[in-house]
Amino acid sequence: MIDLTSTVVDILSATVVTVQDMADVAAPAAQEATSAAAAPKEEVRELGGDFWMPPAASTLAPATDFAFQVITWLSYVFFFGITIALVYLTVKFRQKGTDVNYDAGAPVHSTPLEVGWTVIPLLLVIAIFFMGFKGFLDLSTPPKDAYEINVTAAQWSWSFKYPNGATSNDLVVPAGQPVKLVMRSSDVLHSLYIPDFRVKKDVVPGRYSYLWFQADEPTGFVPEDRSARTAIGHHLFCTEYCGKDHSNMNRKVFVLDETEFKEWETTQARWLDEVPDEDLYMVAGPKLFLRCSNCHSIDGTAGTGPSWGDQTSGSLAGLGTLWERVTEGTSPIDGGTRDNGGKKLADYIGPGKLYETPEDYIRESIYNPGALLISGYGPNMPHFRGQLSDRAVDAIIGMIKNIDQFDPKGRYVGDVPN
Ligand code: HEC
Ligand SMILES: [Cu+2]
Repeated sequence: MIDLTSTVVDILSATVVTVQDMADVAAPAAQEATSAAAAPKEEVRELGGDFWMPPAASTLAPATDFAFQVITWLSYVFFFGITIALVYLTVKFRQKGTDVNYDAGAPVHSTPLEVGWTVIPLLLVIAIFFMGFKGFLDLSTPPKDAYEINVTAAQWSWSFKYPNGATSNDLVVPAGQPVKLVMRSSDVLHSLYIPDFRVKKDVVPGRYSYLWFQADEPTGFVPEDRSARTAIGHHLFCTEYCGKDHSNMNRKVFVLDETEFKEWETTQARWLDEVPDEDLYMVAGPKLFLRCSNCHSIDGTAGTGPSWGDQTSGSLAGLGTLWERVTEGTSPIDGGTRDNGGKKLADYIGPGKLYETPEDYIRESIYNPGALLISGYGPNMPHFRGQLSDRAVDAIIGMIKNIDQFDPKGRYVGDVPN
């Protein structure tokens, strides 16, 4: 049974591939245009794509696009064929005058016609089925030697973890090599979608799901310049409505050639250790803040989470910066797993209390955010245990203490470190 299925799949896919090769031959100009656009990093990169489809940037994309084209063109042929025949026959055989002869000897049955319009569509839909089935099998079978990246989806962020311990919020992958994503969710249902690669898979709480692809064309990489991020790289979306800040889960996929990727991966895993202690919060703070900036502002605007600056609205208005609110203990507390009835942070921070020092409180806010909730804010922060080292937390605390040395985008604007 299995053998028979796979034989049929092979035969049909061989046909599909042949037709596809013919289509490829017809489009060399388009391909040339794509590779010529491997422009310097600063320029907007033309990735191609057309009215119907975004650029095809993975090895899986041609098969998907081919199936899409086949079905689209079949639909055109049938739509116009049937409509034209319908209009023609309606006009030709319309009732002329009032004198109707119901028994004009018109044919009531034609076996070749009926067999034809049954068998031809049947063959077409069987072919479409196998095209889809073959594509589905390819999509759901990651190659054994694939490069594995762990993905955690959370309300409302992606976290990508690489085999050497590096982590990132945008997905960075090696070119010309199959990549397998091992995905899990830390809260609700999410779904990872990379349109240019034609891959999409649900990320379900309590279970692992896989997705794989191979992208051959490098895109280049711009990690910090937010405006250039829009021009370079492929879009990555959460395509399952997962709550109010669902749209914050829009990210980028950067494809790097092999040496560039190795370099990126190594520095990404080690960069924090290489920052000198005395520059720690100035250099590392802004980079780490990118993981918090979806929910925390610096300029006082209330977001999903409290601002690290002097918040201008809500339950924290007028209480000063995060560091002032914490050291003075003025933030109102409402709930959380370690809430014991205290009304303000002052009831929890201090010698002999839940947290000895303000630093302890901030550290726990990062590793175990649900412990105490600030009034007006829900348990909406993902925990960063296993993702941020002690040194990273030190850098963040340093940044929070010196928040006036950072601009609203999180860039260091104090005295430039040596
Ligand atoms: C998805 C949104 C989200 C992200 C991302 C996020 N937080 Fe939060 N954060 C919250 C919310 C909501 C609260 C308030 C409720 C609570 O304490 O859990 C909060 C509270 C905090 C607090 C306590 C604030 C106070 O006023 O006492 C700190 C400190 C904090 N976050 C640090 C961080 C750091 C550091 C990062 C990045 C590494 C981060 N957060 C990323 C949503 C987020
Ligand atoms: Cu989501």
